[in-house]
Amino acid sequence: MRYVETDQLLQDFMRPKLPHIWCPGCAHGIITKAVLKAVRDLGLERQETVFVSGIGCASRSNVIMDFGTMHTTHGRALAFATGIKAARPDLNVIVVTGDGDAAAIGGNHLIHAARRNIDITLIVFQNGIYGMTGGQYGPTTRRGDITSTSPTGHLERPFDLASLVTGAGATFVGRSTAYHFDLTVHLVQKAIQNPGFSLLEVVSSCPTYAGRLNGREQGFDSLKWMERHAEFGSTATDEDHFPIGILHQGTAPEWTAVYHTLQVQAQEAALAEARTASTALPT
Ligand SMILES: Cc1ncc(C[n+]2csc(CCOP(=O)(O)OP(=O)(O)O)c2C)c(N)n1
Repeated sequence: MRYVETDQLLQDFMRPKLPHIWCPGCAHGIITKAVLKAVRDLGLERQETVFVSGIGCASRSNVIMDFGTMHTTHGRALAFATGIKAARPDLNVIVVTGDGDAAAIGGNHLIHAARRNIDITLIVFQNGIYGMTGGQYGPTTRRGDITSTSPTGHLERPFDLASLVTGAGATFVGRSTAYHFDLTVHLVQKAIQNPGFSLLEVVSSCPTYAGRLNGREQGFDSLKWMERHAEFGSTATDEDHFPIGILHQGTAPEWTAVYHTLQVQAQEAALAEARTASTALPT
């Protein structure tokens, strides 16, 4: 059943001649499928939906999607997405990227996009590592994890992306994992439907680097790890468990709507000024 569905999604929404770059067992493909399923089930049209990404393995997910896509520079996906949304507020703008791209080099864009509450959906494929460049630790690497740059175990605490973005002003924040496929589809839909800045963090895997070094060599091992460590509806986050589900919802003025109102007011004021000036002209 799931294979039939994948075939259909491939036919409907993927560029068939472009190969993906992911290693065997990488969960980025599962998340990509969940995103496409969510978009199809919501009935979003190709012409009204744009996928933007940065650089990294996760950021290659839109390269194989048959939509309007933009594969941009490292950490700048949200900056490009902001430009697209400002110019064309009618489009659904969805950013698909990795935790390194979003929270390390792109961290500043992340907090300010959330602060503006611009109507962009950000989906972070969170594998806790820089997969593309050889498995270095990043801001979301868990304490104690072995990576190619922390061979004796990572010293630092990870960023809690969800709390960071909630604090910065996002109006929808959720978390899921590649193991929880149906929840991921559901939360992608909720994130897209929220009329403001939305973050969905989806825990992914990197069997080739993080997995191999931390006793989760097969893709399946990482999925079992997600099953054990994720807690639906829980509010507590400790070093061993993390909550999944909707973590925050709020309301705030949306940036493009506020900007549009200002534009209309400015145009009306300019027109009124021109009229006054023309009636003041000597006949
Ligand atoms: C300006 C710049 N700095 C560094 C790099 C190298 N680089 C490419 S991808 C990447 C990390 C990507 O990690 P993440 O976003 O977590 O994605 P993953 O590959 O793990 O899916 C880095 C550091 C780059 N391409 N450009």
